[in-house]
Amino acid sequence: MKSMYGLPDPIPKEIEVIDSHTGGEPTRIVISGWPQPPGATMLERREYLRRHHDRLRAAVVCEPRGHNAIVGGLLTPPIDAESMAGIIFFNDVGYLGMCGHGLIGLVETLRFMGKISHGKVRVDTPAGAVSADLGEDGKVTISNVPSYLYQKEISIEVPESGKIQGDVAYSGNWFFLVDNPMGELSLSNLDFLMSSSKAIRQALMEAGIHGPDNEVIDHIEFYGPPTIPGADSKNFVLCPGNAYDRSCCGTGTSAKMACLFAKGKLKPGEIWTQESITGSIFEGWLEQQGDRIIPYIRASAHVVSRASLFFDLGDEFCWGIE
Ligand code: PYC
Repeated sequence: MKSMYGLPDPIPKEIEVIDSHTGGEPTRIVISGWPQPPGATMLERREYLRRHHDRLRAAVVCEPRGHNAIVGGLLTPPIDAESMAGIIFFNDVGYLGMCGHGLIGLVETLRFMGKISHGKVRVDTPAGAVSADLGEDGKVTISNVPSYLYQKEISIEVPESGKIQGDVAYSGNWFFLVDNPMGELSLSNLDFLMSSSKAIRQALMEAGIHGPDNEVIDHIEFYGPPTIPGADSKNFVLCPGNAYDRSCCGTGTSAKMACLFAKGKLKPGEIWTQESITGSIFEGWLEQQGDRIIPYIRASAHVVSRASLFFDLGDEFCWGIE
């Protein structure tokens, strides 16, 4: 498909989406109107979107049609014969490898559309194939990509906070996980949590700390004691842009379990109950795969709207406010 200035040709006039939330975190699945990106792999398709359709990404998730906490997902045909579909997740600033809450939202969206009923579904993502199981009780269990602790207890100097120690882990996205972030993990402390986590992300970049192939560590996770009885921990996750995850973050909970496993603090099959900053819960457990883990996350999602997004070339904010 030929493209002009980050837009397909012809430019879509209308895109249909279904919105859901998983533990409070919104997902907007594009179900029609966005031309399919070519590519033999999900990574090639994601790169095509980045180069040729990026203004559509912003138009779909950013204001005035959305806001910076929305994670969008473009459904594509599968790559692998065993998969039902492909999905490319994106947000207010770019594209994700995987998205746990988004995959749970996708499964509920496919159920809402009548495309699946209970049972297993396999989906291709840029981070690899993942699967999900929709239970009779409506809860979705996803199994994420192989995840691991990459660097343990590294220290960085952060302006205004001083020396901060954390772990770098991969779980479909790159995370820096910090215990005890010097402030209460609550919504009433959100300004501090946002500013201190953004300062840490900036400090990691300036210190040249990244993944093994220069990947940016764009998710920062704080964790501390839970407030809900029965939970193991409460977290706060800064997403790549200027938003925090309202849910426990599926890849964030996976990264946390990868660190616990590597430190001998969580064994295969043991349940990890994660509380989010908004008080929602994800249940997790892991399977060992060599020195990595396959994380499992269980939660439910709810469809909240089905909408048509319109694109009027005379509208000065047609392509979103980034
Ligand atoms: O649930 O993995 C997740 C996620 C990533 C960014 C926002 N949510």
